Amino acid sequence: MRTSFKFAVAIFFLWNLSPAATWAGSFRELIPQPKVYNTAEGVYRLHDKLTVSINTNERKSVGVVRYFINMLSRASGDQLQLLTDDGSADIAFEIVAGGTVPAEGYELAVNAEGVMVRASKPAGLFYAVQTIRQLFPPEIETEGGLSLDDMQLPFVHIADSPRFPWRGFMLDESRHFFGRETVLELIDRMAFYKLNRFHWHLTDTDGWRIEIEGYPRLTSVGGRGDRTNPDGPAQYYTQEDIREIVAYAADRFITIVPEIDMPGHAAAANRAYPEFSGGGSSRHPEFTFNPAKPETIQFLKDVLRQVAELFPGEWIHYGGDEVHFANKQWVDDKFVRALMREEGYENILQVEHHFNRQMADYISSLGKTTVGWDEIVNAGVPPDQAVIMWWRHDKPQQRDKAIERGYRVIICPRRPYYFDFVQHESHKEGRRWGGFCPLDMVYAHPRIPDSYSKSDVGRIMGVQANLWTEKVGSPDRLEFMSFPRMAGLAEAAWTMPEAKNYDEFADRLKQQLKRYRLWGLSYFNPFNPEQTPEIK
Ligand code: TNX
Repeated sequence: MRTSFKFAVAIFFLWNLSPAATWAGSFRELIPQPKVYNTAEGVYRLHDKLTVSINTNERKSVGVVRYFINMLSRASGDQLQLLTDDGSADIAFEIVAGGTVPAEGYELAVNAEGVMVRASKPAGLFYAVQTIRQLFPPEIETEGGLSLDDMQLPFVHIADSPRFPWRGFMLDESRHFFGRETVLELIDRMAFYKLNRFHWHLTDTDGWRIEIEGYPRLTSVGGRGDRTNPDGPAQYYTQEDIREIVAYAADRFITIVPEIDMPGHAAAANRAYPEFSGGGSSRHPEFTFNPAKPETIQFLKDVLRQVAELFPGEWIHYGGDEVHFANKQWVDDKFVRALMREEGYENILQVEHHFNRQMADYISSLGKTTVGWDEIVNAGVPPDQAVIMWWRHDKPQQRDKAIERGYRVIICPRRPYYFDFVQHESHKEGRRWGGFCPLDMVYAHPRIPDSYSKSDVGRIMGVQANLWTEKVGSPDRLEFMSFPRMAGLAEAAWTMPEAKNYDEFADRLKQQLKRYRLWGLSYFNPFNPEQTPEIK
């Protein structure tokens, strides 16, 4: 059937819509809630003569349709064929000329004639596939658990696109290392929720987790141990591992944002190469890189250059947080003193800012955009070079200052977006700070000040949750802390405020827990906390 006719049928169903027209099927678990979402009475059943088409040979789009077909094949045990044709298939994917559908958006129509998906970019096709996935019964998640005949889709017409272009999740693999399999699985869960930025915190005090050519001790020495067992074996990603994980994420429209934290949180690197250290304190030994020593600067540039090559995305995160924790030894360092004399600096905060600017310039020269924690707002980095992650919820002025100065900002305040904070009153393991981070707060954010102008609001790129892992030492606990809060984050990141409703979200999530169980996820059940005791 021709595309236009299929959509005409969809419109016809809209007319027939009665408010009570709900299909009691699995679609009621859909998260995040789409922008325009209409249902009609009836279901479309897949069958063993099913045809699937795509109207282009472009690699990414064809990749999405293959991903879709693999999903059906895996669940049903049937091998399906992909057609390239003009849209006469039962399930027709279509890339349409730009303009009609927003960049990451899609239109989806399911009716008696079949399924029709339209997008202007492959990412939109992919998000449509995630929506279809959630419209199928949960057994779609299992191997051989659902025959094609049992794959039913409710009649719907959806027009959807995200609220924010940055929908992020951060994992700290320095404090504890989880490894390839856990990360790939996490990327799959993110894709399910239409998240698109995986921020990978790869270096910190407890371990350096990324292989860098020319500096083997970074991983053989700096990679040793973790927060639980500082004397454990080295754990890290080789460059080959990184390339594999980057490609896996890219196939799911997730850009990886690597973080090499500097000039603080550098102790693991300094264990490997003490000559790069700028000292620390008794509480945080060898916490900093030397911000003025030529060899240290050269080393950091070497690292950043390799990182830029390994990660094709636009962004490199260079940390910049909490330097004041332990940088007092800079005062007596001969390289720092020489820099201060030369530049006429009066204090080490100016030295820190000098370092921030120098590294952001270097990252720009590599063709990338810097991301930094909100401490760098005062450093004087040109606003077109850097994106700010606002994390100090007790310092909203850092967010406002970033906006005022023209930076793009990602909203990830400790409360409610630090998933190392507990999520329920009864939980003991994990952080609190005048409260904690329950699901409903994750859902309700971000709160954008009324005083912001339209262009201010336009510089808010999105939201992100951060899973720090000082107190997360196993994949099971990682899951417990991340789910279902990732579902709340997804709706906060994707759904327009006027389409959000917590009670209704909670109903959908209750349905979705069935899928969590099929995945074997160690989630927390906020609707019945006793059922899922805290995983420590
Ligand atoms: C603050 S967030 C940190 C991290 C810790 C986290 C624990 C940030 C930029 N720095 O180093 O892991 O708190 O919640």
